[in-house]
Amino acid sequence: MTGNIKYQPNWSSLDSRRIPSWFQSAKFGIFIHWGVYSVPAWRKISDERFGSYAEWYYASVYSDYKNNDDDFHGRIYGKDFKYRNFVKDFKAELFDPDLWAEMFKEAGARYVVLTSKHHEGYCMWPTTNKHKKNWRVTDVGPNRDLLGDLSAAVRKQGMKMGLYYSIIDWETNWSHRPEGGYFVPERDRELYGIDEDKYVDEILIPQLKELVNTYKPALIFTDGGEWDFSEEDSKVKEFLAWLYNEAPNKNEVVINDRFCVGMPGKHGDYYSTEYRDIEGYGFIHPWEESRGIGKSYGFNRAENLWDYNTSTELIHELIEIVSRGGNLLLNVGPTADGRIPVIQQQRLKDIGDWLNINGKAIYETMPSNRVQSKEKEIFITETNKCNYVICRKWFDDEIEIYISDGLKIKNISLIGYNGDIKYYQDGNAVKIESPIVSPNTYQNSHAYVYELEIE
Ligand code: FUL
Repeated sequence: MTGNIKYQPNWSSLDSRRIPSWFQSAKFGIFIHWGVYSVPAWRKISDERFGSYAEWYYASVYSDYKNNDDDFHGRIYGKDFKYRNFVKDFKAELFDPDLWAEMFKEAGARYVVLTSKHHEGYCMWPTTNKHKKNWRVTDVGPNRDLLGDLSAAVRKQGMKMGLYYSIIDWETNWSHRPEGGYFVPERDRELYGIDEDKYVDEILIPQLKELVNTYKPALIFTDGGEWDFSEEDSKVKEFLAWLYNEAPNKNEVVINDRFCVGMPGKHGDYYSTEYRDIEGYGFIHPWEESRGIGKSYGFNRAENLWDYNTSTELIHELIEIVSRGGNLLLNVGPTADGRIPVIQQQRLKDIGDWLNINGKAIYETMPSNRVQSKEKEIFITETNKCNYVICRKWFDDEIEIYISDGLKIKNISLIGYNGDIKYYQDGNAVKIESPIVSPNTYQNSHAYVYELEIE
């Protein structure tokens, strides 16, 4: 809770804010990358980290940005086909926000984050911004407020609703220039281009405030500012002071660390890693890992089954992240007509089934202080009264853990198993004997959990 503190637009004041507690209790959220890029939905698969992102389609049309060597655009649509023309096929005609929200709820997610505007600038809500006429969801495309409709459905299911917002905007300014070339083609620049300082005052800040005032998101995932926008140019500190002092949802909202250069890992309510690009966060500052089920965030038709992680792999990732104090924001990439691909649904369902049984080892936990293990497939979490020893594989005989000096274990049970669990304590070392169970139960259950009650 922020109480009545008045934050100043400087880092020492802004960094003193305590993150609203819902975020670290929630542990698991669903990210959604959906927009005009869901129409071509293509990026050739690359082994490079970040190299298969289909939501970067705009850049592959207008720049020689990496991995465009299959000339997909030229072959399928013709080289003169403009990105903006894809919007006529972004209809979302099958979008059922209540169905999505039910799926996310059943997956065990506690929050949902939708792209409100990705790097190519298309707005998924009926923004009143004058520069965004004809590039917003009610003028071209589905003709409905996708962000508003999903926000209502998600909240109806008791989850928190957040939004992603790209700080850079390839069409209207030319901030991010990885290969030295503008992403904004000459023609577009004449039509939509706007000076960088005008961009901040006339698009960036007014849109962010509009989003906060209208949708009251519990989370803001800013992105792309960390590549190019300086602290001063982006006016980040003034915006954060406004958000923390004046926003209608100021006691609930959390914001990440990608608003400007120099911010990642240093400022922001929480730090955001991506496909594990940064190791070692945890324990001290809140953090969140995001990733797709496969190698892309936006739906990518170039992906095959082997590009997708299995349910077991995703559950294992969630366990490891949570045991290190982080959250997992797992992404789904819907199709342009508004469906969540069935295989993605199946991954969510498996995660939900596992959390349904073992969720108390995940939600509202902290990294373990009291109990440790030397085994690399064992991860441990902690609450005030219990520790959860989460085994990512079945151990046939026994496992060994170590407890802090002076601690006494009151009882050990195996979640989902009714029989007694035998254990032997010798100083700090505790051996837990594996019970005899049918091969179809624990051996095949992605991961199994011992609950230790501490006296
Ligand atoms: C990155 C973006 O460039 C990706 O497209 C994606 O949105 C990811 C979450 O953040 O920086």
